Amino acid sequence: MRKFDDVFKNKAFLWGSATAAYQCEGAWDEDGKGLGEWDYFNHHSPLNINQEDGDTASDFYHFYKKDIDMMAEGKQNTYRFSIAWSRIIPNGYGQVNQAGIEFYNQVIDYCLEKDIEPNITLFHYDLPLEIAKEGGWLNVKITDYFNEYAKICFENFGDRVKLWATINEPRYYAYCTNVVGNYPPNRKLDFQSYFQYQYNLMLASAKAIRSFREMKIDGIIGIVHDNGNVEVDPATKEPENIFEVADFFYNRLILCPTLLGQLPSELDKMIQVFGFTLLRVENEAELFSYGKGDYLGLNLYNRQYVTDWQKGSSQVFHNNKGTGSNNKEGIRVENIFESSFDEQVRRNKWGREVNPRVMYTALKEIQDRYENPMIMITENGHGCYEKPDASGHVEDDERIEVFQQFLSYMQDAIDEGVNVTGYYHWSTMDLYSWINGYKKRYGLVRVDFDNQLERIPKKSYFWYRDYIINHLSQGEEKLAKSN
Ligand code: BGP
Repeated sequence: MRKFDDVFKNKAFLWGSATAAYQCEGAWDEDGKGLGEWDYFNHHSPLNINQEDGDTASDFYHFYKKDIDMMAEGKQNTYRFSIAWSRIIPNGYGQVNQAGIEFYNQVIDYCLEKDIEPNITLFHYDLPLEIAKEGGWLNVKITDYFNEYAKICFENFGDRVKLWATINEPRYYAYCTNVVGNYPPNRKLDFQSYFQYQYNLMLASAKAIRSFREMKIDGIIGIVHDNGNVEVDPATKEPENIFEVADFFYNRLILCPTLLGQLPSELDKMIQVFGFTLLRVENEAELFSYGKGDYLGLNLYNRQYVTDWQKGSSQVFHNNKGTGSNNKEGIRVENIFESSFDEQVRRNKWGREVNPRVMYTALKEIQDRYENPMIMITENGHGCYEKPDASGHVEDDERIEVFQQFLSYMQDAIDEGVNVTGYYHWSTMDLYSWINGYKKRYGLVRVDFDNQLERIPKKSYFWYRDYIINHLSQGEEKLAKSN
């Protein structure tokens, strides 16, 4: 039987890459899989602006061996992926689909054969459709359905999988589904649901973590948060107040439960400030106390740069199409705060800051404020448009440049004692981007979507391979000394 203790005995540091089920698996209706909310949305909604879907995606369902082979050849020693809930339980609760369990068994076993540590996320945005019809994450019953689903995964995969995360980016997911309105069920500027989603998602996570402990699964479990490290524009008139409200808006409903096992101490005050009703469970203090994770997964892309509310009603600034926008990205919450625009910082085609320094500041902030927890960078990467040369190869120098800077800032934080134990580049290969379809690319490996999904490693894939070889050998020397 595999043991968690052996994971870090054998690996000085986890170096890998990440994907999510809906974005890469395809096989949307194969072998008994149920429908997901994203299948329905992409097939039927006029709000699917790119007219793409994940029906085939990168077809990881059939290409998984090839993809795992490439990870191993690229010297990666870990792989973060998510499980499609509706592949395991087609309706979200009730009947289990054995073929779904078999698929993930094969993926896990093949990872292990290649000495790649599997790191599983149980929920990465793809809610089973039947559950969405029952009100999705606004319905507190979902927290029990999620717990039942988690238990099935622990029972079936817990003997081999030692690294777990309950939910991917509960905060950003709640934001896109209820405030931006670009993810199903497409509510816009609905702050009430935004906060209720976060509460229910964290409750679901706490219940699953409690089951993990009760079942005595040998391994570690945490949650994955979208970074959102808050920085206040120096021109702000009330910087402390703005920091507090923005930090609550972006981070605290996730970080306090997962790192401290409790809701934020300022919750009641913030309910007054933002003016929402939160439907709370009676024994919440006890339930949330179970939700403390063993580590924090951080998806590190950018920060939240904020200032005082200027004027005007609540509004989202979100650039869904990558056409080179120079507008700010973010939000205005009437009477409370709003996002600011930093002229000094470079931006990508989606108007999003490309600001590798935030890797360091985010890690340091968590170290200082939350008892120096174990952290894994569960996503970090650079999305852009790409053109292959005649042979299909992509020279993604821009990605390499940003990648290198992010890693160097991560190393600075580690040197100052931040307890980072792993890094996952987003993404392993090209895949479906939720709002940008197949045009915005993140992969280390190019997928030729027009030509039988052929896999062609990019320049960054080789760059990362060499980086890992270099750093693992340094790490292993240290490990050998300490063992
Ligand atoms: C994160 C998600 C990923 C991935 C990434 C890039 O928030 O966890 O699933 O999609 O962002 O985002 P996008 O594809 O929208 O650019």
